[in-house]
Amino acid sequence: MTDKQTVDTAIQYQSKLFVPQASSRPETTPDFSHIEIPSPIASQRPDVLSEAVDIQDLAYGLVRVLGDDHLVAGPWAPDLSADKLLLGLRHMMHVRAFDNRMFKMQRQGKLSFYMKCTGEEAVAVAQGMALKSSDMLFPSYRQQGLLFVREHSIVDMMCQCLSNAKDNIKGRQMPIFYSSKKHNFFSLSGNLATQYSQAVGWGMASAYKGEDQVAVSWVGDGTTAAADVYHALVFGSTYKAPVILNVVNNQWAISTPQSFASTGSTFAARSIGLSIPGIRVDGNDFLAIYAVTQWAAERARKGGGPTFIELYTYRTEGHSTSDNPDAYRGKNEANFWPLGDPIDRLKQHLIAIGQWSEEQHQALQSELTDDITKDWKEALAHGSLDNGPHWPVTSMFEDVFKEMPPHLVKQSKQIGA
Ligand SMILES: Cc1ncc(C[n+]2csc(CCOP(=O)(O)OP(=O)(O)O)c2C)c(N)n1
Ligand SMILES: [Mg+2]
Repeated sequence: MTDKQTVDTAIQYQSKLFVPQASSRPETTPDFSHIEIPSPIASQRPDVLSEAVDIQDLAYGLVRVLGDDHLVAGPWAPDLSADKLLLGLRHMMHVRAFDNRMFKMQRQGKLSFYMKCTGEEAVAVAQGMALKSSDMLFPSYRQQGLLFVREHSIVDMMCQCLSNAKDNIKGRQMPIFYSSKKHNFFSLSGNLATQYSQAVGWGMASAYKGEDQVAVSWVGDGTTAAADVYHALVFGSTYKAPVILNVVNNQWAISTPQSFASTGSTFAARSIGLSIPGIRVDGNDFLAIYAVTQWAAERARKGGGPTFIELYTYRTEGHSTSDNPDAYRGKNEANFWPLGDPIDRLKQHLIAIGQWSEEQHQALQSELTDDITKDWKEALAHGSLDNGPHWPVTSMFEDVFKEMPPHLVKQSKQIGA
């Protein structure tokens, strides 16, 4: 081989670093035209005990129930009464009213931090409603809707955010990091993805004890890059743990677009190689989410093991109160999102079937906003962030050790316990 041939070969095989693109940046116009939106009749609804490999089309499609005409269609249409749909609408509107109020309170300096789930309300509300109250929830920070479905006190949620004397976590967590044993709502962790393995472990224990409870967990699109997600999937698959593992693909992980984690395929497709069915669902279609979650819960309770669900949705607002999305994505990108708004879509459906009206919607909106205002006043009566009352500092030594080690006894005495 001549020297020249060696050089040519080297050039031919030179690799190139690929950097994924965002759906938009501040200087570009948002473009979601590549997203394929199939009709609700396009997806099959297979037997709940189907093999993952036999139903892999569901991982690449998009399960939908609500059509462009706001009516239900296709095999996934769940059997839900109008009353249940109206309850779902109410919960979603309640969550949005709560989020709006808390965001404003943060801007006025009453809270240190807040995270909204605007545009994604259907995920937690429809999934929460499709589960049994005995099922154990291992959420991320954007599923506050689960607590609304489980009728957690709104005042107590506000008190947690205020770290006041009625905060059940005694000021030891950031605002919105709720925890409620009574509601089977596992404590939130700031370390992304840890909840996935905890859910699988809990599900394995439930199956070992012969119980019919299902463990359900949520991570975001960006969080799928964390190794814990795959530890959980492998263990879940091996032991056929009764779990539902959700990926809420809201297109963004703070300022990083989902394209950096999705590797050119769907998130749902990732579980097929582990014999876990992957299902991609329209995350702004309340009825489709309900139906897919019901399917996965039935599979888990019948011993079929985990289901991996990708909820395809959009994070309408900033990541948190510490974020300004205009700095990294096109202005009003949310307006370009082709799957609409979950509250508006369920509202339009209820109007289309003659169960709701614009007037009733406005009245409910006012009622919920008033309720939230009342709840906020009541929460403040238990203490504010700046003036308290808060839990006494000495309470930090409580609740961890049955018998406190000597060095902590010494420290607690130093601060007057
Ligand atoms: C292990 C770990 N890595 C990084 C972070 C910092 N962090 C907090 S939220 C977040 C973005 C997560 O995005 P995504 O998973 O898409 O969820 P979303 O916020 O969109 O709901 C990051 C990187 C963290 N808290 N924990
Ligand atoms: Mg995300």
